[in-house]
Amino acid sequence: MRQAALDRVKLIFTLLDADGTGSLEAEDFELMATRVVAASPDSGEAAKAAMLAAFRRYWTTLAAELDANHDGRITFEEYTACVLSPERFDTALTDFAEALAALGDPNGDGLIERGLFVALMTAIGFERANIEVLFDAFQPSDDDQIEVSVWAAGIKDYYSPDKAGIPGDHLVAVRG
Ligand SMILES: [Ca+2]
Ligand SMILES: [Ca+2]
Repeated sequence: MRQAALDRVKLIFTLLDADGTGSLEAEDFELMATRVVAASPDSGEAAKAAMLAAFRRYWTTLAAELDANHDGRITFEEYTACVLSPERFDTALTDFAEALAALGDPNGDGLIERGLFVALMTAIGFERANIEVLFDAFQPSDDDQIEVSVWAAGIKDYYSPDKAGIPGDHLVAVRG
């Protein structure tokens, strides 16, 4: 695995542990889903329900695949196995990426404005400065919007063990 991919995985594990217990449990995904949905008050009920369902599915997939000792929690050691065989998570991740991107596009025009992007990514727990740099890396239009499909693809790249130098690396970068 590339170091950049490992750094991305470390960061997302820390954020996914929304209640700070040091490991991932079902409660973490409920908590984060609630936060993310709350960050997009203008989204329709269907988009919110899809986001909640995607978070739950993500958890059940992770639990089924990674909870090696079946204790209902995923440690960081257990979690790192996900990057070694990303294909096992492809469906759940696609689902998640599309649900998140849809939440960012309440009017369905295929574009996400910076303000909502920042709100959603802040709800997940990323640093504001890093989110802004990431948005810029997605090459926003003159009216400061990015394409939903670009973001969805960026989310999938984030989890790819072989990728480095991608926009998602900006989320990990320490800025002075
Ligand atoms: Ca936790
Ligand atoms: Ca476990």
